[in-house]
Amino acid sequence: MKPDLFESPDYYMLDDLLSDEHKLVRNATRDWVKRAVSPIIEDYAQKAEFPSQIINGLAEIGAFGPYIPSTYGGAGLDQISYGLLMQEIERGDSGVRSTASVQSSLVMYPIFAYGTEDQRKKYLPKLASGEFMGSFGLTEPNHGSNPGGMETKFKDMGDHYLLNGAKLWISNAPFADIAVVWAKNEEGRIHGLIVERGMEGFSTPETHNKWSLRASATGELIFDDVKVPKENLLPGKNGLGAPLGCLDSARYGIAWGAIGAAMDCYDTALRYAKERTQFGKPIAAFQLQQKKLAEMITEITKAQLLAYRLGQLKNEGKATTAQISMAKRNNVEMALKIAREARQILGGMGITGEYSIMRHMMNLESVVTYEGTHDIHLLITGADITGIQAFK
Ligand code: TGC
Ligand code: FAD
Repeated sequence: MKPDLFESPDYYMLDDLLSDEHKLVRNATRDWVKRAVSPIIEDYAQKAEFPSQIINGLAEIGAFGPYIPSTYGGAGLDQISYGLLMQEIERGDSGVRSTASVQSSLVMYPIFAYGTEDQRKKYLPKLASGEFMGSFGLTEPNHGSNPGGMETKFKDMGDHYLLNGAKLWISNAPFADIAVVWAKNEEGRIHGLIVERGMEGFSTPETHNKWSLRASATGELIFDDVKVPKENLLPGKNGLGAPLGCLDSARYGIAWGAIGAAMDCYDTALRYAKERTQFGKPIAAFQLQQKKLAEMITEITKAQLLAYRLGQLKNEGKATTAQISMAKRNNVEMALKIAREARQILGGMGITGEYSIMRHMMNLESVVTYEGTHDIHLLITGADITGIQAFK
């Protein structure tokens, strides 16, 4: 892969809106990605392997629990710093951002928000330092967009719960030490349970043959009469709103992350267009290529403004689920379109692993599907503005 020459586009001088802390977090993450992710990521994506050596680095830059209070090992940062971290990590690779998103928003967040003080003390510092890695089990073979129909269930056996069922498409599952699993009790009410690797009847087979997010490990969570201690139930919230509440936080991070992937594709295509000569001129001199590049920077700038304003609303505790859906949907689609256009600017070279664009493009095909598909987010906006749900 070519050396990482990334220069961040900032057409509307958004840097002026960032605090010193935001810039510090953003620059430290950018430097780390250049040093630790860019040189190795293509190889790991090609061999479909998660680069586990980056776990310590992710912990050191504060990517595990950026907004979790420092009392529990988190970085205690605000939501804009969290967004910038996700942007810079996904600039390197969406799969690496997935690992950080799942750990922070889908494992640490529910333990922090719905867990007991004992659960917080037991798990959060280890998750923040990367000593423990986590996964989040919501999706099932028969229930993806419709998690409320889940079949995984647990029974109260007096001194423990007995868990049965299966989860599919679970990021980090093959290597995670713990899983936050959503299952129904005997009354059909959804609860979160912390399941630990090594519990009898719990297995995590890896999902192979992915053309997307190849540097992220994906797998199943299978529960065959797993005895879960009663103290592993998250008591603070139940019902479908509990897992969906975690998704709000992860979807917000993705709205920023997608900008990172788009910026990398744009920056690569711009540099290539200025260097590559055809018909005696750099291809950047042709109007058709300028149209592509001009539209890219316009869309990136709009996405940056959307994410920044959403970050302000999040910091004030005012961001709604529907506002988050709009940003996730818009920014991921924007990134996917830019990746496809950028790939064309590189001609044949665009399909090789010499450049990051094709990897971003294939990764974004997962990002547009997970954490709520493109269609589901449109329906969330539709329901919000009309007051009428069109899901069912
Ligand atoms: P619905 O009747 O609308 O809602 C059920 C209850 O949940 C509440 N609620 C929320 N609460 C908090 N946050 C949210 N985002 C919420 N959305 C809904 C709602 O108020 C209601 O509460 P209550 O008290 O009235 O019971 O539920 P529905 O069954 O009609 O479904 C709605 C729908 C389709 C929007 C929802 O199910 C959905 O979002 N589906 C998409 C599923 C999804 O996003 N799965 C993601 C799995 S995790 C993942 O992909 C990780 S990828 C790895 C990575 O991040 O990198
Ligand atoms: P389906 O729900 O079967 O949808 C198929 C198609 O039908 C989609 O186009 C969808 O938009 C459309 N559709 C569905 N319902 C409607 C409707 N009401 N109206 C109109 N169209 C509709 N899940 C986890 O729990 N944890 C994870 O860590 C995790 N990681 C993932 C990692 C990867 C790489 C991938 C690909 C997925 C991951 N997921 C995870 C699962 C992900 O959240 C689901 O794939 C996603 O929610 C969609 O579910 P599905 O794949 O079953 O598609």
